[in-house]
Amino acid sequence: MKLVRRQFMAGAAALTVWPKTGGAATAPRIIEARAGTARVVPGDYPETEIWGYDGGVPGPLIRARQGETVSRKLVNALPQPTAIHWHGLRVPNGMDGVPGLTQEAVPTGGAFLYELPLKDAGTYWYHSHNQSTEQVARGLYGVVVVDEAEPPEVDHDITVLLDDWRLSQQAQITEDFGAMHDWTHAGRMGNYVHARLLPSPPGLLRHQRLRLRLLNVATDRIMAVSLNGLEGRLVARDGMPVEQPQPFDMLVFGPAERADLIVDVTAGPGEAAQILLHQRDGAFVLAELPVTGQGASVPRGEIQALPPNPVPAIGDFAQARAVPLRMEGGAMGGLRQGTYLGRLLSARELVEEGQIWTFNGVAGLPEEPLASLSRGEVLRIPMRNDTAFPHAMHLHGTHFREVLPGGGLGPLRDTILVNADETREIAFVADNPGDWLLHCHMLSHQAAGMKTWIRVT
Ligand SMILES: [Cu+2]
Repeated sequence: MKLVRRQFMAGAAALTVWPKTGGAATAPRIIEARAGTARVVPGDYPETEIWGYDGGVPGPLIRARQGETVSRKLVNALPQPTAIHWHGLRVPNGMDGVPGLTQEAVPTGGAFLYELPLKDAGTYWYHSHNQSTEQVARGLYGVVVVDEAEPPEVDHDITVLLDDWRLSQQAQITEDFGAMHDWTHAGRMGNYVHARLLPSPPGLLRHQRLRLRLLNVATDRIMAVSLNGLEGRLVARDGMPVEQPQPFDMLVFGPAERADLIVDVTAGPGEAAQILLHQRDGAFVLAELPVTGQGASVPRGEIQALPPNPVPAIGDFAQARAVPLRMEGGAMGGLRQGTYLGRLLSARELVEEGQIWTFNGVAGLPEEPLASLSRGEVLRIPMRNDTAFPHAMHLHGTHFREVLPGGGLGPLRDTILVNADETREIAFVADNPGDWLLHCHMLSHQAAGMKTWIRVT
């Protein structure tokens, strides 16, 4: 394992790594949200002006061991208020980074100290949760890797950021945030989809074993991905280990979704391992890793499950309270009216307010929570999508499981795609006190109405 860590640090020289000290006694590191430039498009294009944590995109890698606490003092040097959400980390409510629900947005020149106990190992990320359609699209996100006490043995541990940028001919971010046509349809789609590998390995050998941590950091785009020349198993979804490593072919990532894969290089010397993106008009290569030699003469042994994280079991959910959530609105959705800021508005009036999607008839954050729960209670939410678009539903503070049509439970997740005309039901134990957002992670849809919240007392 030492080899992997050394390689990671060498390859990620531009990133900072949290020291393995346990943290609490050390002064918190500063993470500054500010403007910067980054090489987004390779070749002869100019660098792209971005907003990023410490001025870069992605922001500095935060890597620590499970059980440690990391702190980061956010300093806001942006021209807008901001806040950081630690996506998928089961943090105390006051650290969740949701302006208007868990904290005040940090004004320009202000600061906020985040203290994050890392209960769970796995692949997580952090991103702006204020004016996020703009701030995430400009580059305000980074990766959190929480290492298991004994990580699986691999030759390379590679994070794969799937991203989608809307760029001008000069490779600059177009400033068309909040365009109603985007908000009413599938969201603000980019014109430059790419995969960034951190670190990018110098060259693979046949039979080497890789851990790939795939994250969809796009604001709105769903990414369907497959691999070529790499074979293995899915070992975690949204940071949380699956009970049994699963074979996979195509992986579909809604915005914010993650998967950890452990794969062996099956491509031979002179060939390349590939990450492919599948779109309506065909597949194209997102990333290519040359195989430069023959590794071990025999393939590695069976891929083992990762150790489970300490998440409370759902137990008997059959009798649990169910609170339905119905999604309506958007283009071709036939929405007639909805409540916004306590007033019932017609669809036309909603659009004038920049709102076009509703949960249970309400656009934007409702005054009352979708459900108030006692700690330890199990809640089921059947989520019905009566719109013409898919939605990536994300619950803060707690991972959930899907209640499968057969009555079983799916793997732990924090984000789940619900397609048009579909109902997907989730269940979870309310073990984390506070007010937690439940929203669509297509950030354009969230901005245009798709959010509610849950209170755990
Ligand atoms: Cu949505």
